[in-house]
Amino acid sequence: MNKVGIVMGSDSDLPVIRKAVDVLKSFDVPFEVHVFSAHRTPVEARDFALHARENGISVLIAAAGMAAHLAGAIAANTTLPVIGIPCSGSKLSGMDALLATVMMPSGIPVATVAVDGGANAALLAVEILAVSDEALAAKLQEKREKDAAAVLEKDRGILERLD
Ligand code: RP5
Repeated sequence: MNKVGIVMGSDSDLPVIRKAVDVLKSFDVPFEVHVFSAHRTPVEARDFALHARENGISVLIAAAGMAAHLAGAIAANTTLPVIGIPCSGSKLSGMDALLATVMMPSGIPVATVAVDGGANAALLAVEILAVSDEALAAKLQEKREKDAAAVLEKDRGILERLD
C-alpha cells in the first residue's frame, strides 16, 4: 500500500500529529514521520519533498504553526498532493498559521484543514489513497456508518440527559 509522508515544523506540533497518526493506524495505512522546518532546516525539508515520490509516498501531510510556510514549501518541491495543518499555540491562536497555510498562490495547491485538524488531515489522506483502493474505500464507508450510529445513539439519549 502507498505510504503517507508526515512532516511537522517542530516537535511542539506533536499533539496535532498524534491525532493524524492514530487515524492512519486505525486504517492500517503505512506512514513515515519527520521533523523538518521550512525555516530552520530548509534543505532537509526540500529534500524530503523532492524524493517523497521515489520513497513510496503518495500523499504528504505538513503541520506547522506561526508563519507556517512548511506545507507550501513542501508543495513547491513535489507534485504529490499536500495536506496542510495550521497549528495553534502562537499568540494569534493559529490564525497566523491558517492564513500562511491556506493562502497559496495559484499553481501550488495545499489542501488546508482546520487549525489543529490532525484527524481530518489523515482522513483526507486516506480518502485520496482510497480513490484507487477499494478495500480502503470500504473501510472509510464503515467508519462513516459507525460515526453516524454514534450520533444517532446520542440523539436517542439527549432528552434523558436534560432531565
Ligand atoms: C513552527 O513554529 C512550528 O511548526 C511550531 O508550530 C512553531 C513553534 O516552534 P517551536 O518554537 O515550538 O519549536 O515553525
